[in-house]
Parts: sequence; C-alpha cells; structure tokens
Amino acid sequence: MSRTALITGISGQDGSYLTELLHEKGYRVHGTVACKAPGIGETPPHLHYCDLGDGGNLDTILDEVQPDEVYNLAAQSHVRLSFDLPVYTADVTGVGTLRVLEAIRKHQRRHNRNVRFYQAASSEMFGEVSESPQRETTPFHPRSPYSCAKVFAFWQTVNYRESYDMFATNGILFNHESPRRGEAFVTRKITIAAARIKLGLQKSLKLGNLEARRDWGFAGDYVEAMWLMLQHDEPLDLVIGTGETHSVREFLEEVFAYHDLDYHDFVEFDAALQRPAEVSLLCADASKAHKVLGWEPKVSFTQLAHMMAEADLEAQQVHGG
Ligand code: G4F
Repeated sequence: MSRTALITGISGQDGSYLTELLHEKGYRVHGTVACKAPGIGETPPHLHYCDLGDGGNLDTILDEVQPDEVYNLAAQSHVRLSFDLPVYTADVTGVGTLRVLEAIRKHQRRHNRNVRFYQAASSEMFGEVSESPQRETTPFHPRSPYSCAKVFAFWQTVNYRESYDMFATNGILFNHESPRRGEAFVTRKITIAAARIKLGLQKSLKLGNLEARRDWGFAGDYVEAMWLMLQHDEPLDLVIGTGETHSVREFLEEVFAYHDLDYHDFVEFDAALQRPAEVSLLCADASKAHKVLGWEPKVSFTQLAHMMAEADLEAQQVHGG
C-alpha cells in the first residue's frame, strides 16, 4: 500500500526536491504552505495552509492526511533576517517545531498509529565551532536568533523521542543549494547577479563577508538523506554534508570564471550585509551517515556552482531585463 508523507514548508527549495523524490517512490504527498509562500517546483497534489507561528489547524491536517512520515521543513530560515525578527524566528522556527511534535503525539494517541518525524536541523547550530570538521558529538554554540531557535527545536525533537518513544530524528544539514535556492541566500544571489552582469543587465553586486567558509552541497542529494533517515530501523540524529569547505569568495570566483568574468571588476563590499555575529567556518564530518545510511553526496562544489550559473544564465536570457 502506498505511503503518505506530509511536508511542512513544501513550497521551499527542499520541499520541491523532496516532493519529487517521494512521488518517484510512490508516496502520496501532502504539504503545508504559509499563506504568503510562493509556489516553486512541482505543484503538490494536496496543499494545506498552515503557519507554524499559529499551528492551530495542525490537528485537523494530521487527522485528514493520516501521514506515515512528517518532514518538518517550515521555518523562517534566513540567518541575517533573524537578527531583525528574533521573536518571530524563535516562534516559527523554534516553537513551531514543538507545535508539530505535540500535534503528532496527540494524533498518534487518538488514532493508535505511529508517525515518523524528520526535523530540519541545521549546521548553523555549531556556530562558533569548537572542532572541525563538525560531527554529531560537536557541541552547539549558536550565533544567531535563527540558530538558537534551531537548537531549541533540535532538543525538543530529542526530548519527544526519549519521553514518548516517538520515531523523531534530526538531520543536521549543512548548506545545500540548487537553481531553486531562495534568491536572498548568497549562492543564488551570486549566480543571478553574475548571469545578469554577463548579459549586460546589471553593473555590480553588493556583498557582505566574503571570507566565511561553508560546506555547500546539492539540495537534490540532501533530500535523499532525509528520506533515508526515516527508513532506518531506529531514529537517529545525523550530520549531512560534503566534508569540503569553501569561502564565499571561492564560490564567487568559480561562478564569475564560468562566465569568463573577473569578479573583482563588479563586486562591492556592503557593511550592511554583514551579520552582528558571523559563523566563520563550517565543514561536515558525515561519516556516520555514510556508515549507517550508505548516503553520499553526488554533486561536487564545482559542479554545483556551474549548474547554478548555467540555470540562471538561461533564466535571465528568457526572463531578465
Ligand atoms: O547563504 P547564506 O545566507 O546562508 P547561511 O547563513 O550559511 O545559512 C543557510 O545555511 C544554513 C545551514 O548551515 C541553514 F540552516 C540556513 O537556513 C540557510 O539555509 O550565507 C552564507 C554566508 C554567510 O557567512 C554570510 O555572511 O555568506 C555570507 N554573505 C556574504 N554576503 C552573504 C552575503 N549572505 C547573504 N545571504 N547575502 C549576502 O549578500
């Protein structure tokens, strides 16, 4: 019998890739969107409006959908914005996860059924890192309202697992990008601007800290890890990343060089784009995920940068101007 999944925040980058993967695997896929979320990627067959800052209709949605698996991807996920909206971010990204967990716990009891839960935890929780690469045992030191909210959500997930014997897991995902990445994140901001500069549609690009280092992978690879985590025989918290770290400057160089451009001619520093506290270095040790799930990333840093550069060049040729 086909299984049913519920994805909160289905209209984001990860929601669209995960929907495609689950459809390929024969799932019925339902998703929640906040009222103002833009639709991207494949249109899911069953949409439900739900804002995790409220969550008042989660019980109804769960009773209606009767999911076997819930993927909690909904969040206010922009780190810099979280400094402007700290309470909102804590509510949606942190307490919102608790609202989902509590709704699942009650739903399981009402219907005497089991639901597997995936929480989109984040490498931002490691923050000011005490060791590198970061693994499951690396202590958290969050550096933003966003990552503080994610740490809260992480421990609530662990607590529901330990208190109520729920199949609740945390995927500690490092940065993952794609041509569907939101335009306010640095990789997509760069690939759009580089394409527009190449086509003569834009003259310059303003950026903040170019020295921050991230472990960037392809979102399409990472949703597979999410799914594998819920197929495993026991609920675990796992680090998912490539094990390679690159600076924002390196991504910039790679993308501009793809278009035969020198980024020095176009990029301007804008202090307003810096963060009150920065995460300087992230690099994953995903050896446990490899061992336990057999998961490995397939797309390299260079392939990712080129894939995004090419997709935005095509998009700007069609829709730019
Ligand atoms: O692309 P970013 O905004 O992503 P960030 O902050 O690493 O967070 C992303 O990855 C996390 C996983 O580790 C997720 F949990 C989170 O939801 C999100 O998806 O910024 C990357 C780096 C930062 O160091 C930032 O300071 O790029 C630097 N940066 C430099 N100039 C910029 C800019 N970031 C943005 N967004 N815009 C700039 O102009």
